[in-house]
Amino acid sequence: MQGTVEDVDVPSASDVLRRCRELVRPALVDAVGRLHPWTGEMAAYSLGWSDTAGTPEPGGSEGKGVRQALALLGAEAVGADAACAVPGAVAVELVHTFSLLHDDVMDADALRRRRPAVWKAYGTGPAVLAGDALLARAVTGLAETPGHHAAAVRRLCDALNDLVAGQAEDLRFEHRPWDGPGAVGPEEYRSMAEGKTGALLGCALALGAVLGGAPEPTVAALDRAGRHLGLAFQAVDDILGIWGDPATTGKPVHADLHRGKKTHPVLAALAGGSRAARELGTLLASARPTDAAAERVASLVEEAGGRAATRGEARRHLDAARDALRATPLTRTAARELDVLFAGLADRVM
Ligand code: GRG
Repeated sequence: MQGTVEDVDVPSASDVLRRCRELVRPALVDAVGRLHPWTGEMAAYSLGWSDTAGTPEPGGSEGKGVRQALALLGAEAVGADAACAVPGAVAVELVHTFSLLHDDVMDADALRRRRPAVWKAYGTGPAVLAGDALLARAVTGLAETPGHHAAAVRRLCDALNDLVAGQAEDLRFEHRPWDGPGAVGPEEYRSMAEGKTGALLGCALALGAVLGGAPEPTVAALDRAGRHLGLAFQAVDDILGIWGDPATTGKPVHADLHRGKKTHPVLAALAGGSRAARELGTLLASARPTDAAAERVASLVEEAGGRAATRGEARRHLDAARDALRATPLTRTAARELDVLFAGLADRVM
C-alpha cells in the first residue's frame, strides 16, 4: 500500500494506519485493562498483543487497524484534533474485534490473523463471552466520553444493528440455492455486505466527525463514504477468500466455498451464463465442494468472469466513496490521507 510518486509529501496507506494505531494504542490498552482479567486476556490475544499464556508478544498478529484510523481521520477531516476522536476509535476497534471473535465461532473458522481463532485457543463459550465483554466496553467507553456522547452512542448503536442484520443475511444466504427463483440477487448481496462490513466503516468515519463537532450533513457524507468503502472492502475480502495467500491473509483459503457462502465472485460468475458458469452451477448444486472441488470451483469462477466482475464492483464503490468525500468540505491533508487509505484498502492483499 504505497503513496503515488507525485505525492511525495503524502504518506502511504501503511504509514497512515501506523500513525493512527500509535495514537490509539494507549487508550485501547486502557480499555482492555478494564475488562475482567480472563476476558481481558482473550481480548489481548485476539488483538495480537499476547499469546495464550498471556505472555506479551510484541509484533504479534495485529489487525490492520482500519476502523480506528477512519475515526481519527474523520475528526481531522473536519478540522478537529485527532485526540478528540480517540474514544470513537477505541469503540469501533473493540466492536470490530468482537465481531471477528463471534464471526469465527459462527463460521467455525479455526484461523484468524495467522493464529488459532480465540474459540480454538480458549473454547467457544469463553470466546463468546470475550466478544460480549468487548462490546460492552465499547459502548461504555463511548457513553463516558464528554461532549457529543449521546450522538456518538446513537451512531454506534445504529451501526451495531446494521451489523447484526448484515450478518443475519450472510448466514441465511448459505441455505439459499445458487440459481433459480430463490437465488441471492445483486441487491440482496449489496445490502448484506453494507450491513456486515460497510456500516462499521461508515460509523468509524462518522464518529470521528461527530466527536470533532461537525454538522450533520458532513457526518452523513462521511458515513456514506465509509459505507461505499466497506462495499469495496468486502468485495476485495471475497476475492482474497478464494485467491488470497493464507500466509498473507492469515486465514484459510476457500473457507467461503466450503461453507456455501454467497460471495460476490461466485454470484457474478453464475450470472454470466457462459459454459464455465453452467459447469460451475452444476458443481455447486451437487454438494459443498471438497478441497479438490474447491480448486475447480475457483478456476471456473475466474473463467466465468467472477473475479474481474468483483474487481469492477470494488472499483465502482471506491469511486463512489471518493466522490462522497469530494462533495464535502474537508481539510486538505486529511482528505488526501483518506484518499490514499481508500485506494490502498481497495488494492490490499491482506
Ligand atoms: C454487532 C451485536 C453485533 C453483532 C455482530 C458477528 C457479527 C454480528 C457480524 C460479523 C461481521 C463481520 C465479521 C464482517 C466481516 C468484515 C470484514 C471484512 C472483516 C475483516 O476486516 P479487516 O480486514 O481485519 O480489517 P483485520 O484483521 O485487519 O482487523
